[in-house]
Amino acid sequence: MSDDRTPMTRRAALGLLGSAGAALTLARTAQAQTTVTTGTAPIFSGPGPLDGWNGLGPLIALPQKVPLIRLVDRPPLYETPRAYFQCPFTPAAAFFVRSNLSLFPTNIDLKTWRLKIEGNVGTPQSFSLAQLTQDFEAVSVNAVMQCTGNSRSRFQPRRPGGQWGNGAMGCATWTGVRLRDLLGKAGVKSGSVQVQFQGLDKGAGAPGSGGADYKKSLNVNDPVLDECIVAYAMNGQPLPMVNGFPVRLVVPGYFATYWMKTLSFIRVLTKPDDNFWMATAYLQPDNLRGTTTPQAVKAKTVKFRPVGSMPVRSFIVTPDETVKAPAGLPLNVQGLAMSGRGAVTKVEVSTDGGQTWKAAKLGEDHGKYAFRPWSFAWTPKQPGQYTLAVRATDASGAVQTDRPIWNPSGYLWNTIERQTITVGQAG
Ligand SMILES: Nc1nc2c(c(=O)[nH]1)N[C@H]1C(S)=C(S)[C@@H](COP(=O)(O)O)O[C@H]1N2
Ligand SMILES: [Mo]
Repeated sequence: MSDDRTPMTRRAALGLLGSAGAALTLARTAQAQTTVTTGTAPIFSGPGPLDGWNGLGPLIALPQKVPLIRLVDRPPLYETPRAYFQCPFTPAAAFFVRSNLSLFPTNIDLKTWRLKIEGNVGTPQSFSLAQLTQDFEAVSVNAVMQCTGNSRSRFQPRRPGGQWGNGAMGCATWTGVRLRDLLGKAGVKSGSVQVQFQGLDKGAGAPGSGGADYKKSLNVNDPVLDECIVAYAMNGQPLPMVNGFPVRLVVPGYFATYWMKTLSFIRVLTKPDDNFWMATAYLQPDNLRGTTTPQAVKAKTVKFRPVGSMPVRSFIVTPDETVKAPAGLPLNVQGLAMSGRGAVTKVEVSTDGGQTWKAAKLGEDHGKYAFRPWSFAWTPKQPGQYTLAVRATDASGAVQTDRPIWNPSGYLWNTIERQTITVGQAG
């Protein structure tokens, strides 16, 4: 799978770091803490910014983007730094970047660019951007887009592929045209089973193979089709080139693999799509959590299905491990929660590593597909090390647990997040 193509880059980079690289890997794996103490009160705790919230890499700015954490250059995997999640909407310039193929457009001529609807339809269509913006009602949705492999670096045993921390996600207000309105204009004929989406990117692979083009399909009877938007704006502005200019598909609640960038072909199919990106890549074990074991995979007893909606997750954004927190001073614990399976209904925080839980305060509701901000007012009384944890519940009744997830591709991670901090003596 292309998602699994690039493990060597990071390993090579760690190799260059020699023993420092090895130590770093260890620290990330075991979430090891080094604590320097004076008397009884710890005053500094490591390993600093490498505690694994984000993936590892240099900060590099692509055109139209702020510096992001570059995990892999080609195909590009750029992760959003943690600090941007202090806000429930992610700036377009800070949104993560991921493409499965290496040859993607760096410019588009809107005089000739068209969005085509073809296949099993009454009247094939070809829309210019002007037609999309002028001839159809504009609608907006606030929705989180998250890579299926977000947080893959937590998997044990590790899975190859981009070693994402938590930053392969973001939330935006997406504005565009209802997919249903466009399909209605074309007229979907009977006998249709799926709708296929394709952008303009290409790979160097053999024609017709997964290495040549990226295509994804949704079932015609999937209710998510009614929620889909062909978006030409992100937070009120045109999409950055690397995030899909001029239009991308928005599939609220679903993983980003379906959110086709530079969407240029919508094809109504009479047979299920069996291209590589549907039949081989982006499959999860056929259960809601998408979890199995290496043994079961080896024994070939696991049934797989295409990934779909995103499970409930929550994240501690502040404080991080670098906080200087004196005992007796209020420390507001803040973060975000999300679910693709119903609104977030509850967020709970633990300050004792997950033994006891208290309700956090939910922030403004921007809609069930958006990030839900939360905060938890807490005053640590005693100096020492504290492990904060957060868990969310969604309207489907699902609640995050500590049980890890495992599947061959490193998808659907959603176990409880933790943050260890050090509280010092106030005087
Ligand atoms: N055209 C196109 N669209 C695509 C992809 C791609 O490779 N090509 N990758 C998908 C995947 S796997 C992800 S995670 C998101 C990444 O979108 P972003 O780069 O805007 O963050 O785009 C999705 N849409
Ligand atoms: Mo992805």
